[in-house]
Amino acid sequence: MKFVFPLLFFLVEVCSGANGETGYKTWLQYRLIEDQSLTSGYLKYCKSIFVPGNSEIITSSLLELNAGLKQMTGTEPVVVTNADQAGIVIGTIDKVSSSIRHIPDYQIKSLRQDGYIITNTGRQIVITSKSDTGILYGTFHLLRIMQMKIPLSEISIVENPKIRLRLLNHWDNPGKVPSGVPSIERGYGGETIFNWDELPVLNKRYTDYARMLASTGINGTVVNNVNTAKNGLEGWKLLTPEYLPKLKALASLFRKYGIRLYISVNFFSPVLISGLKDADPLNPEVQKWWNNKAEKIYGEIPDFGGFLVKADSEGEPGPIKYGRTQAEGANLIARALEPFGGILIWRAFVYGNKELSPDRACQAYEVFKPLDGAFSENVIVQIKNGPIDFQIREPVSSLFGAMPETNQMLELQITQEYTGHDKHICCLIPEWKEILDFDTYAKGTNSSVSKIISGELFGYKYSGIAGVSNIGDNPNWTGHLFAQANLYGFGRMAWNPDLTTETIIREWISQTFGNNEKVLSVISEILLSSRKTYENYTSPLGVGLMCNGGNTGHEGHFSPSPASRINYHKADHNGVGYDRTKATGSGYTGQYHTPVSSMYESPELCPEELLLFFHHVPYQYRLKSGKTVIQHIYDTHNEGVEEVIGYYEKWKTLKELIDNERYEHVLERLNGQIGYAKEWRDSINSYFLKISSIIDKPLH
Ligand code: GCW
Repeated sequence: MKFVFPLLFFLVEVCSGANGETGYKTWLQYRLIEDQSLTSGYLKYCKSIFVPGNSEIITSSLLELNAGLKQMTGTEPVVVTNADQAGIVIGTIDKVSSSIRHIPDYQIKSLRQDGYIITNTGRQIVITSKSDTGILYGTFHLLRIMQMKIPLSEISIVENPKIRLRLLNHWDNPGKVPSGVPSIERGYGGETIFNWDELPVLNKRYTDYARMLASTGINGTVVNNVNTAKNGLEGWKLLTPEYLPKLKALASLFRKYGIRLYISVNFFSPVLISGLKDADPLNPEVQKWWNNKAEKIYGEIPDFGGFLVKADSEGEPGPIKYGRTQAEGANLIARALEPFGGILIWRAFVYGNKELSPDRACQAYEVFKPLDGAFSENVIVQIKNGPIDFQIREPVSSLFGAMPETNQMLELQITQEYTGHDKHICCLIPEWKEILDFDTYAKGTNSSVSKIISGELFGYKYSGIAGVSNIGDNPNWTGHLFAQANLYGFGRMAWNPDLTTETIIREWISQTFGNNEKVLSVISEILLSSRKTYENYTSPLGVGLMCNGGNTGHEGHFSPSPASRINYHKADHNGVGYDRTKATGSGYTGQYHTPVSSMYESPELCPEELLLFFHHVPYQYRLKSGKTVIQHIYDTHNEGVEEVIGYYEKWKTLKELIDNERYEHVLERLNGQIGYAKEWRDSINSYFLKISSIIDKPLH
């Protein structure tokens, strides 16, 4: 009965009234199941648990399982000491041999690190894996199935993560932030949850954060902003001795949920922290400094993940100052981490250097492509999904598939910097799915982005996916309740990019709001169409960046400001769009493999939703629909507003089916969204009317 105390403690915490229906419990609701026949089916198994092995992660699994079962079935399971007496068995393969006799050998053999099997042996539900973390993931999977009210009688699941590193990137600013600067850059879910003044003292929110991440399969987190020193930020201080005990405390908690801690560091740290005369990668003193730093960290946190670096970008310093390449800069720090198994993630978001093409889209490739093969084995180059900056629609960055000898990682933005902050419903899962499925043709057909970042295509040693977090201290974590779907979807897609958008969305709704068919269909409809809707009333045909300037406050990149963005959309009296062709434009199309490059080069072959990203066309250019580009712009902006009004009306039909607090919250947000959508429509349509002098002539 060694688990009695922690179990009780945990249950008091999970059930405490503070969580109400604010959305705090996210998709981990574990609501009491009212269907008696389902409950009695579950109770055939769920009354007793056998759990051999006692690591911290196994304890987390047991705590979660116990809380989930108790809340859903109304019966608290007992922990038994004999496998034969148990309804549920959870344990690594070596520890549950008698219970897994019937699992076919090929299934066991197919398990990779952190993969798991959930099976019904006829008498028992068994969750097994090669690793404790796999047991934790399997446990969350079982609880998910039960929240979705799926019977356990036929259950037989084999799961393996397809992508190895599945990280959150927080843009949270530790230390004091200058006045007017938010504690999270581009964060709309409240203030940062990381309380560095209180740390190493931990609080309950860290545990719930870790549970939430682990439940979707996220296995690492970078807890501070990649901007570490810009405008007086203090993120660089995380490498000072004062912060080590704080980092250690977080790492120790996250470890219980299979999550590794990473931090963003400043390339000039040796100068900033220890007053070295420079941070030159070829200076042996600088190398020594990083080695020493790594040794100190790993002395306290043996499973520390590594560092993330934004260098030579937007005021963050880098190797250029010393005439060194990005690879020389990255390798310096990577060498220090290497003896401890640490990873150095180096961002490719480098632009603005005068020697590069004036088209920002071309620049990352120009800097990084020539360095393919020059990075150390434990460096990963992290690339934003598109060549500009997290727009509602962009082509996939040309760097994917362009560096077969360099580990690559995909960076997505979960927080909705350009996609409506916490004010608009904009489910990004369909966009991410397109990105992951996109065929780069780097090795002929079947060279998708997901195959690149899973390491499969080029046999990378390390690779992965990172999502810029949308978490804050708002009671519902993300500001807009529906923004939780993006967080959930990121983790699920990172685990398995082959999951369909529909599946993920359905999982999220059913765990968050229950399984009522009407609730499922209305919310699915809203979420599935919301990206297109947002695109409709904001930025047409891939043109992107129609928003206001980038101050990091809550107004930045939120409202329409087309007149200030001519450099991006290139609208003039005759036409609109950025000519990025080889023939007459910036040549960006030439950075892709064939046949992708020729597809983008030709306005006829170019997918229409990206037409204005690649081509400057006259306003009277005819689209496949028969409409002119200008009429398409007017119509889509009008339609977008109508669609949001439709969401509002649809949501109202759920009044009796959703608890009041969450119902009102979403209703109020949708009401606001209608106003913002109108503002976008009016601003963009009147801008184009003025510049083109062509009036809106709808067909009907
Ligand atoms: O999109 C831009 C944002 C910055 C961000 C930067 C980056 C963290 O506007 O706020 O800084 O990208 O990704 O580094």
